[in-house]
Formats: sequence, structure tokens, C-alpha cells
Amino acid sequence: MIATAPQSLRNNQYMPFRQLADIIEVTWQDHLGLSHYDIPKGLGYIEGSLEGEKLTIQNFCYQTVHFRKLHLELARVGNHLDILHCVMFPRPNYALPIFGVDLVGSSGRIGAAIVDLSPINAERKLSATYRKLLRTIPQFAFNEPRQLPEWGRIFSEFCLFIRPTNQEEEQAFLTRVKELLTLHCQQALTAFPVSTFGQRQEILIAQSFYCQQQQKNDKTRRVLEKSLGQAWTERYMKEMLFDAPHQL
Ligand code: BLA
Repeated sequence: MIATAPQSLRNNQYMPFRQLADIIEVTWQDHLGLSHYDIPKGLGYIEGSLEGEKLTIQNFCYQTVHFRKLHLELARVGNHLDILHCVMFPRPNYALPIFGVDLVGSSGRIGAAIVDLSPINAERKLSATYRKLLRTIPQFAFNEPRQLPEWGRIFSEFCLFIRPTNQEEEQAFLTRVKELLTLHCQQALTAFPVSTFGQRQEILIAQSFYCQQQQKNDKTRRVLEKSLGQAWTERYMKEMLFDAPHQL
């Protein structure tokens, strides 16, 4: 049994962030057998305030049969900027996409909401099964879709990136995350490990590429650098947020 996450930071966050953190944890607990994950030393709970504003980060990590790392991160800058970041890294012997979500909001307003199941293979295309299942989920017509940056070519054709314009859209985004996450947990449970060296190599290369590209997100880097400094941010992005997989 996994202990319930400490609630302190979460209780200060804007409501949709708390709701999303709960959705993610409950869905993981309902579908996956969660085991302990060793967070690198000193990176579980972090406080920093180099240039004034205080940054607080709380990390929750688990592993399962199919996932080398389930990562949920809650962060708050000063008293105004909330961040929720979540990535599910499959073990490199499972040909599964990477589920990722990022929610960034300032003063009670969400500016960026992104969720995707990103393909992890040489063609950078989701399997026919995933595409078929994703097409069955009804789409909500969001008012303000946002443009992905150049490094975002790791994302799938199903990637949703928006700025919610009202509470209905915030809730529609949360519903979409719940649907994708549930579908993904169900699919992962039916997955068999790949059998050849070549297949494993392809997965390792594609996961590493995903991590490399995510590390190019200057907006994330800037927020972290302001409070934690350059060297520390580099370590955090490489070892905690987007650590490339090791050989099996
Ligand atoms: C955008 N991420 C952002 C932004 C900030 C952060 C401040 C800009 C918001 C905006 O343009 O409105 C900050 N995100 C963070 C920080 C952390 C974080 C500090 O996770 C962690 C401590 N980012 C991810 C994941 C995805 C992702 C998993 O971590 C996608 C699955 C995407 N974030 C993502 C994208 C943007 C973004 C695509 C927009 C980047 C851009 O417009 O250039």
C-alpha cells in the first residue's frame, strides 16, 4: 500500500490543479500496482529562491511492472504561479507511448494546458490500436488552441494544447486527461514485453529523443533557473524531469 501523498502544497494550489493531481493518483491506484521509486537524493522536495520569488516543488514517483517511472510534480512560484507536471515513462522493453501532461497557471487562470500520448518508435506514430481507441473519445471544441513550439514534434496528432477560456473548458480538459490516462493504463496492462534486441534499441532511442526534446523547453528552464540557478536546473531537467532510460 502506498502512503497518501502529503497534501501541503496541493492544498494551496488553484482548484483545477488539485483536481488533476487527485485524478492522476486515483487512476494510477485503481489500475496499476504501484511500487516504491527511489527519487534521486535531494530532489523529492525542493525550495529555492535565488532571485527573489520562492519556488516550491513536491515530487511523487512510483514504478510498476510496465513503467520505469510514474512522475507527478506539483510546483508553486511565489504566491501566484502553479504548475502540475506528469510523465509516465514505460520500461524500455514495452512498446508503449509516453503519457505526459503539463498545466501552468497564474493568479487563478490557466495559461497552458497540454496532454498527449506521445509515440515512442522510429516512425513517431502511435500504434493502430491506440489511434483507433483515441478516435472513439469525443472531442471538445476548445476556444483557444495553442501552437506547439518546434521541439514539440515529439507529440502525436492527438496532442491537445490549449488555453482554457472558462471553467467549463478547464473541466473539459480534466475530463480529457482522465480519459487518456484510463485508456493508457488499460492498454499498458495488456502489453507484452518486446522480444528482440532491435525492438528494445528502437524504444531506448525514441525515449531518449523524447527526453532530449523536452529539455529544450526554455519556458520550463527559465522558471527553474530563476529560483534554483543554472547548474541545479540542468541537473533537475536531466535527472528528475526527463531522465533518459538506461539499458536493460
Ligand atoms: C509551457 N511550461 C510551459 C510554460 C511554463 C512551464 C512556465 C509556459 C506557459 C505558457 O506559455 O503559458 C513551466 N512546466 C514548467 C515547469 C515545470 C513544468 C517549471 O513541467 C516543472 C517544474 N512540459 C512538460 C510536459 C509537457 C510539457 C510533460 O513538462 C507535455 C506533455 C509541455 N509546456 C509544454 C509545452 C509548453 C509548455 C508544449 C509550451 C511551450 C512554448 O509555447 O514554447
